[in-house]
Amino acid sequence: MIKFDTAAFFLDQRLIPEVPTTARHLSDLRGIFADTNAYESVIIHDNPLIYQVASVEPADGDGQLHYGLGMLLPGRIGDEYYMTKGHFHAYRPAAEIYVTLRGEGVMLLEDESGVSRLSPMHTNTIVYVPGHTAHRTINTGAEPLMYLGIYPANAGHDYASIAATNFRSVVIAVNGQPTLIPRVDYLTQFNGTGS
Ligand code: PAN
Ligand code: ZN
Repeated sequence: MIKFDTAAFFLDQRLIPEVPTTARHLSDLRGIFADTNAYESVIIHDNPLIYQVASVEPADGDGQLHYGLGMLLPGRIGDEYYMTKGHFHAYRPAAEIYVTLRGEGVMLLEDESGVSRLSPMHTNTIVYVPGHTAHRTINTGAEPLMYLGIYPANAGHDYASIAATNFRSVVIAVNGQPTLIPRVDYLTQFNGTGS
């Protein structure tokens, strides 16, 4: 049992709930990992927790903010690291700030024209996710990746638009290093050859 350690995080006198509002297990992430054989070989006997989020929504309406404390566990499926589903904001102009509280990871960002980039996530660093940008959090370290995401109350989540391509790039471990490559290249050349 992995403890969702919220005790250290008090924000504006509101304790982030100890019970996460979202918990995603491997079975919730079918179709996300490129190496389907690796996925099936795990899911047949195990359904580990991959991440959970405790969201706080103090108020709705213009000018309001919501925020969520995320904990993404370390691990890999094939050559890929544990990661979130990823989404665009339903209200496309909505941006988001991610503050990494603990751990090591990368944020995969993809704009609406399909251009991808990585932004590093280290303890005490900030990633600015612009509007109109799909974002997926990836734990490349050995410890849980803890982060706070702060976003406009009207941002919403659009999972379907980016699920159509499941992001055009993958982040895989090559010689132990997180490496961004086009999904099509991974599927045709790299599948099963990373380390
Ligand atoms: C975050 C994400 C959280 C989980 O709070 O919702 O990291 O990722 P998925 O929503 O993609 O499963 C956020 O970006 N909110 O807008
Ligand atoms: Zn978001």
